[in-house]
Amino acid sequence: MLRYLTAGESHGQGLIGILDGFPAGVKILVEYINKNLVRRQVGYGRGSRMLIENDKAEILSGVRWGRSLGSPICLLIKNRDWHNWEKGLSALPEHEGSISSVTRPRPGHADLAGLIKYGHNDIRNILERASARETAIRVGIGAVCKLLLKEFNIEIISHVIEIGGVGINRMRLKLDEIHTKAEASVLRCVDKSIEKKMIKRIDSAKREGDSLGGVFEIIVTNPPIGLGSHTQWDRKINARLSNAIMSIQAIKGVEIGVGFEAARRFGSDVHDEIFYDKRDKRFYRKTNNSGGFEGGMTNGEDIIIRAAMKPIPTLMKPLNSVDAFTKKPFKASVERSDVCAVPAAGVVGEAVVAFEIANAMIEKFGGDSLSEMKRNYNGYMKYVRGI
Ligand code: EPS
Repeated sequence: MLRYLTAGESHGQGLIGILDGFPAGVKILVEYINKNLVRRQVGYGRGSRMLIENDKAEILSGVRWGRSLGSPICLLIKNRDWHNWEKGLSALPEHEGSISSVTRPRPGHADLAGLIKYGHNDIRNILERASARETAIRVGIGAVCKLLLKEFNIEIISHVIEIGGVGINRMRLKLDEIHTKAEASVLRCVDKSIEKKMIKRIDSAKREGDSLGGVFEIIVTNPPIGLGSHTQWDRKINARLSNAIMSIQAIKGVEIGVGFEAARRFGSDVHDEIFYDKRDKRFYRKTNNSGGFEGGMTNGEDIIIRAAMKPIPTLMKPLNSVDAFTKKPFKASVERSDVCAVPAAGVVGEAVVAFEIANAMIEKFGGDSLSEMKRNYNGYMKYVRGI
């Protein structure tokens, strides 16, 4: 079983991620991990924190001479902003009180529920960990998982399909076109004219001291048929992927395939008819409304998942709130925040999906070494083709 944990506060020394159960023999290049970290940092609508951070991962364990060892892989990303917070977030008791406490909960944040749940007297003890800064290390972990998936020709791409109600028309683009266009866009949007409209929308939200959410789509190409299982609720791969996506900060909804639209159509207009290609010796579908899953298993078609992100809750525009201790009403406002982080969230989505698919691949094909996995994978694919 593959599992991971992360640790770290937004303005603490750094972020740590431990990936356990990763097979031996996979080529791991820190440059590839860093490329993914950069992809998460860019994007129109980010705030000035992104000018401070220049995320780079260090591999502390689990990799020797460029190959995974089968032991836990530990990644570290240092926070450059830490230098401004050394006393404020220090582990040492003598630094207590060096910065004032935060007592005013921001609507939409973890502030109030976390403060009450953990019995703190400073909201900073909650907001530092609730921050979406944590997603940086998840992208690092996800990049390692992507390297395993690449060994099986499985690729994961993402693009932004809507920001603040401005959405693309669903064009029929080839996957590599989606990838190339998304990578070239400041909003990871494949349609240049829609991207312009989205930018305008973000600019006007910024002027108003407001924030915006949106929708991104993740596509996984070439997954083998039969990942996950119909036999038990917690083995259904579509459920595990939805859980992973919902665990990303600010995500409010997940759709698979045509998603909610399926509830509005006749069955004959939803279910993907089955065909057999004698030459390629494979079953295939002409449509992919199910988004690559049937019965909690992959059906061999590309996986298509969309996620809805709410607007960032840290607003320049004051919102009504109540001081957690004096109980006096006030208007919550801040000095620094992102206006829109949907493009970044798409890259985080790729990472959490990569982890789940890698885990399902290890479950199905064994996970001690890459060569063992490949033997089992090749044998299974031969069987699949020979039916
Ligand atoms: C975040 C608030 C902002 C974002 C941060 C997430 O940070 P700060 O409070 O330091 O201005 O920039 O995102 C990141 C640092 C990141 O790397 O994505 C929040 O409250 O969630």
